[in-house]
Amino acid sequence: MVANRRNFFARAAAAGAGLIAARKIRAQENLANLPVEVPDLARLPHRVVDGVKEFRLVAEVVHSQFAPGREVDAWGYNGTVPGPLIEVNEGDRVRVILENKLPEMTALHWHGLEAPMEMEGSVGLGQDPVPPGGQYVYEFTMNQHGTLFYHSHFAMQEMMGQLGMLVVHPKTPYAPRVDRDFGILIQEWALMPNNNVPNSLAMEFNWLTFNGKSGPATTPMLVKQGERVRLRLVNLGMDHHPIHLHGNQFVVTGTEAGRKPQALWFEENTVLVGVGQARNIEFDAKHIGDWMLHCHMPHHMMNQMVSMAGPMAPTGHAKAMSSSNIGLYPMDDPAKKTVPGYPQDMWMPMDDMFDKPENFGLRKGWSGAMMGMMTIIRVLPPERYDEIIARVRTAGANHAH
Ligand SMILES: [Cu+2]
Repeated sequence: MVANRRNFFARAAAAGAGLIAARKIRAQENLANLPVEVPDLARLPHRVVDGVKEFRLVAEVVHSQFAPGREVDAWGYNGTVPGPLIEVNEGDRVRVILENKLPEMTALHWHGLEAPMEMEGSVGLGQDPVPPGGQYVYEFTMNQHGTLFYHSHFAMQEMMGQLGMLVVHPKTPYAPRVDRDFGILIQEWALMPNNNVPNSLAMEFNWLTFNGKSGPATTPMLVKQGERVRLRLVNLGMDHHPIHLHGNQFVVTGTEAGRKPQALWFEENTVLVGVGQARNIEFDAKHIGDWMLHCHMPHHMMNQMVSMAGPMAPTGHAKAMSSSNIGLYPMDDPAKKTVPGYPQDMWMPMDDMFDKPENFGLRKGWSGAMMGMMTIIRVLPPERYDEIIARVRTAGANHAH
């Protein structure tokens, strides 16, 4: 009897363990597919053809807006600049059909991907250029994982915006698990006044973007307090960008080549994302707040309306600045004008222009602080998070109708 009972409990325990193991595997599968969110951009849909995940990318001219009033005719993919997110799993067979709607040749380079030479997009060495109106079919098996990216390998086309993120989720999920996974593409632009076409030769940049938007037009990332958050940062431009997160420490957990061993993680709060690099960072969203995430290069924390017109520009500029000052103090005060270097700063809150639901409840005047390569990670108490997400959903539904 006792022996039977023992067997019964042993069997029950084994069955229970099996159930738990099965649940764990399912959970891990789900985790491996935790979708990456790309604020202000889209995910590229695919169809499965004979077991191959097939994507279509169209290289084309894209009319976009970095911020209200700053229009741009850039080059991107499938109607956006940068292009949409491609998201696949390690082990997947992937096909990408590139269609060239540009007026000149192009190709797609798969940055960091271990692919056959004729599939990784080096024009000349591995393939012929894809002529205007032409197509090229890229096909590879994903034998690695990480935050990769795709871009034209023609340098000037890169500076016109041709960049997109490629996330390959690992077969064995990363530990510890994250609750949220965001992707941000970093770009810089030279736009002359009254001209919407980026100057791809310029060495000086006056518009700095996260996912094709400059602050305060960047859409904040909404996070529930207690969630673990991953950010994937990718940089393609002429400068390295030290990306800083306010109010939180994070660890750098990966690069464009995949996961870093945990022994190499240490807490920091500014990560240098070099040209051609990806950095994954992770943090536990412990602290409630609207936390700024931005490049720390001072000139990358501004939207410069006119290139080369700094505070030392002699005439009219102080007046132009004073007209944008919201009356905190008189800027035209003659005494102030005797102070060397005056004026330096501008303060132009435009909250009303950005009253989208993701910005709901931000402190009055918030938009005055947001310029250039800046966005916000809003760590919200659970009820507040649910309230704002409901507003986002309602706005989305209204938008769809
Ligand atoms: Cu920067």
